[in-house]
Amino acid sequence: MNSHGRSAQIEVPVADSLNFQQHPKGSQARILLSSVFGPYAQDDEYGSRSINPMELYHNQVTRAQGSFSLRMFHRSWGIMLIQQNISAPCTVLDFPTRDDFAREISTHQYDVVGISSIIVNVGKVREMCRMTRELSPNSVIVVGGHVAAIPGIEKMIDADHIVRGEGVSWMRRFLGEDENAAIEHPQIVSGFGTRIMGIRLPERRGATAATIIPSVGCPMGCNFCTTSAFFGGKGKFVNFFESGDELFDVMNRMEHELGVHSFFVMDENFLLHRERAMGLLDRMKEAKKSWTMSVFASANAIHKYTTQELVDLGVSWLWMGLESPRSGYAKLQGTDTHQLTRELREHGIRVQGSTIIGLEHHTPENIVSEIEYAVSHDTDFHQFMLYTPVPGTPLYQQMAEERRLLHDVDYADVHGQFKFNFKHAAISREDSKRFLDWAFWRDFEMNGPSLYRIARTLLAGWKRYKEWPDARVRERFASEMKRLSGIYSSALWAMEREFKKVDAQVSEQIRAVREEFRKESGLISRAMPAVLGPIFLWTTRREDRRLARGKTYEPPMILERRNWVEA
Ligand code: B12
Ligand code: SF4
Repeated sequence: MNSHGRSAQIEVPVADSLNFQQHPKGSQARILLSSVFGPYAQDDEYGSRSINPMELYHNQVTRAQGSFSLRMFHRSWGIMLIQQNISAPCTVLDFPTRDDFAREISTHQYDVVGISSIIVNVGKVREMCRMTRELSPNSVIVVGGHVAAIPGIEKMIDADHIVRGEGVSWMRRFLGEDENAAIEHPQIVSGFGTRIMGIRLPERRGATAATIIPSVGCPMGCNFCTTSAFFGGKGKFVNFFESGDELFDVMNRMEHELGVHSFFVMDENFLLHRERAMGLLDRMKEAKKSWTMSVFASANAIHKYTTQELVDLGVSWLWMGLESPRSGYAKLQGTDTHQLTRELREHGIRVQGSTIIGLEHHTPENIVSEIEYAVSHDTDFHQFMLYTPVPGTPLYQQMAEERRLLHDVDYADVHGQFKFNFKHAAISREDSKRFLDWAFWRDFEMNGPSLYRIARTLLAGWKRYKEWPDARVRERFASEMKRLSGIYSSALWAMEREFKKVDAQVSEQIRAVREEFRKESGLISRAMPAVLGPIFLWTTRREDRRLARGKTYEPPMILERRNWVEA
């Protein structure tokens, strides 16, 4: 049975806690759910690190791309999901400063203070527990999220409950509510505060995808994978929505409530569940939905579909692990990843590759060719991460048994973008960072800005599908082209000029794509680069100067109350 009691095959992940006892006030208890405090992109004593900003792309994907880097923030979806699925009065406090957090717990009487965190931010959790004991001594402190996987965490922080695994069912049980009740999906706009080339994009209703969370965990159980391990490991996961019908209903509701047609599907391996995905496609066809979807999927899961099925489903962005050809992960077996990524791009599907630096077989001699191999996929985006034994994973267990963990590494530095936290057989800790940084730079140098690459993929999709018989698919590409071709052409105009300094050949390729856009665009879009191009060039250069001066970006504090009545 899963945590929502719907399926016999899925098991409950470990959701344990110290001294579990239902809260005496039950659903009357007043709850605060907070993310850890910022600012984040700076070095401080609580564990913030300037190289670890609260951003997805700039943290681990486009961080070497300077002013071309895609900058945006994402809300803390775990606590939004919990808030939506309990009937107690509940506040979500996202990205507070320390002062915001202190003010909130001092001015409202919370029976429960819930803190959500990942491992790197354990120092902040410790401080927030200390502050809560001081400023709100009657509150019960509950800590959840990946931080709970740290061995001995109960001695590092002063919390009453430390929750491992899925949090909605735990919180419902804690409040005496029905933990098997259906999940109500919160309204989530996937990203905000987006900046490219020094321009902050306007936030229009419906312009940004909605996040949908069909499940947590992944049954593939790769040895390093923390999300898989946290929700039960190999063979396990928790489904919030079992069928294509349920998913369709949620997406349909989001379409109406948020005015969106595109969805960021937050599921570690969405395509693995073919029956659900195909059920969803049937409903989309029936209702003539021309939706787009960004998904995560492993290569073995992608192979369950023809490219046409993926296009029909509206998959327009796909994040897949490439790891390394010699890594031996089951998910990659029998896959020619070059051919796969090329084919996806030719069908207008943006590919985000993910490669691990510092696998067991890597040496200073072969790492450069392994990175070159990864870069040669020419994916639209490429994430590089250090091989990192993270608490809770089989890899961590193995490294501990082999006594290869480095014990003097601060958890704040165990995020895969700094240096090894273990003794590698052939690569030193210092070199691990050098190789990692080089991988990002090499991808940028060889393949150009990701913004150019996604424009190129859109163009390929448009050319292939602009006269396609299925109107759902045709309209999807037509509307993206209409919305973006003028903007992309203008951005390409500026990129072409700026990239000459980095690589003249890539600059020439950018020019060729811009020319093609011109041919394929309508009158207005064709005229836009003459005006917008120089503006983009100016803002790009201004942004470069700002970044050189150390400019960083922080998400704003967000406070949301639900079922609320003032005490
Ligand atoms: C969105 C996201 C982000 C956003 C941040 C969002 C935010 N506001 O915090 C961005 C892009 C900024 C980000 C950044 C980073 N991230 Co991140 N991120 C994710 C991602 C993709 C989705 C998170 C999510 O919403 N999941 C869905 C929700 C439903 O699941 P959940 O958050 O786990 O919540 C459930 C439970 O954990 C629990 N729970 C959570 N909070 C609480 C609180 C209470 C009180 C209770 C009871 C329960 C509970 O209940 C929830 C419902 O079941 C995950 C991967 C993943 N699939 O989860 C990685 C992930 C969380 N990130 C990770 C990492 C390492 C990072 C970075 C360090 C970047 C990097 N180098 O990889 C930075 C850190 C930035 C910083 N300074 O803190 C790791 C965490 C590893 C670990 N073991 O700690 C993950 C798991 C990715 C991975 N597989 O490596 N991230
Ligand atoms: S396939 Fe991806 S999400 Fe699944 S266990 Fe492996 S790394 Fe994790």
